[in-house]
Amino acid sequence: MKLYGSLTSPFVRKVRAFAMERGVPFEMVVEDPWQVSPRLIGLNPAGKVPVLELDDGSLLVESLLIIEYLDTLGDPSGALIPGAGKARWDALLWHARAQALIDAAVARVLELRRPENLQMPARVAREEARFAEVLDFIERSLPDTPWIAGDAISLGDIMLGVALRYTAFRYPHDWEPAHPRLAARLRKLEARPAIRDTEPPGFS
Ligand SMILES: N[C@@H](CCC(=O)N[C@@H](CS)C(=O)NCC(=O)O)C(=O)O
Repeated sequence: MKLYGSLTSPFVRKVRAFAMERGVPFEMVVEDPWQVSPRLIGLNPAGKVPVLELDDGSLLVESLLIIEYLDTLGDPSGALIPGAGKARWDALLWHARAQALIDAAVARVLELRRPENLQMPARVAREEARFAEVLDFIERSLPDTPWIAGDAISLGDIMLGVALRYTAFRYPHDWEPAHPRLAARLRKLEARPAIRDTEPPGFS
């Protein structure tokens, strides 16, 4: 199984971290989506990564779909998306909340990469405000359970780790003092190989 993507993409990292946590082996193939190539278009006509190529040559796109597929591999008792009940919806809901942080941080950084005379400060401010609202909401909503969806680690935890480490990478700012519960969760997540060993090259 081959995973195509860049080592700085949070969408790719969520798949890499998930596969590592789930114990599913894969071969990483670096593919830069910002240098559109015939290979990338052949993998995904939308020109986006991640793309998962299965051993039979079939291709999966969209990070959450790839994650759902990976979760079906291996021992069902180790599933990171619980099969049913509140834990399932909690795992997926926290995926969505963490994804909202990533989306705001990505939109902000893309705006800031435009030539300075074309940037819209209002857009940057809107994404920063969105990020802050979601972060505050997450801090208030964190459950007291050991992991986000109960007693076992799940997709929701992996996603929080990926989103907050992406924040450190592309939107570094001092959010931790005002969000101590979330900061404590992040320390716990950073200790796991799935988060620790998927940092962008040269960043830690
Ligand atoms: N909804 C997609 C988003 C994937 C995505 O936007 N990937 C970025 C990498 S960070 C990309 O390939 N961007 C290239 C582009 O937008 O042209 C997913 O969850 O997989």
